[in-house]
Amino acid sequence: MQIKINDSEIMLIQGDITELDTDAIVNAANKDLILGAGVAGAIRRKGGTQIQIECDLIGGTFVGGAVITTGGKLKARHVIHAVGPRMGEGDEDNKLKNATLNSLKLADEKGLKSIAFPAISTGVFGFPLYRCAEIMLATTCAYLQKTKGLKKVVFCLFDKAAFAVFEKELKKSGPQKP
Ligand code: AR6
Repeated sequence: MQIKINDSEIMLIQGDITELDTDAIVNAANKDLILGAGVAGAIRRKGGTQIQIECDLIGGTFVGGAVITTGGKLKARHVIHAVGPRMGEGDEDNKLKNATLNSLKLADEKGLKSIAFPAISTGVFGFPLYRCAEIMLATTCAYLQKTKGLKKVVFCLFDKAAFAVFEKELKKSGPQKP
């Protein structure tokens, strides 16, 4: 499913984010930038040790923040490491919004045209999927109304159920592309 916003588009797909060849894929990171399980584990396995080495040099960032490394051996040239909230730590909605927004801004600052997000915080960090879809899609829609840089934002959902939640939410957001 796709929707168009000015010159840009939001696209939903189901699959493994580490297979995508967007300019950047987003890692669901922790603030210490240690690549653990879930999306991060898949990135570590497929992208090689270089990505963790670059993360170690950066050292860490705040919850809601985003930093960028190369994509190592991945098809994507860059990985944006976005730190989502862990459920229960407080102010989770704002932190997820900031993690999304800071990733989009960083991609634009680096002149990237396409980026792919996973459903940040909805795995190990325990954030509810429907709320994630609401926040990440609303933040992205609002951002794309203003930017002239980023052309394509993909949400890559791991399973059918997650895809269905994002699809339902995106249908509320705007006209679908033919
Ligand atoms: N492609 C797309 N989505 C995926 C993939 C994949 N290859 N693998 C999992 N998902 P998670 P978090 C989905 O746990 O909750 C790690 O240890 C998954 O089904 O990756 O933000 C990090 O190092 C879920 O819907 O991220 C951090 O410490 C979503 O991606 C911590 O977990 C996010 O799940 C971050 O936890």
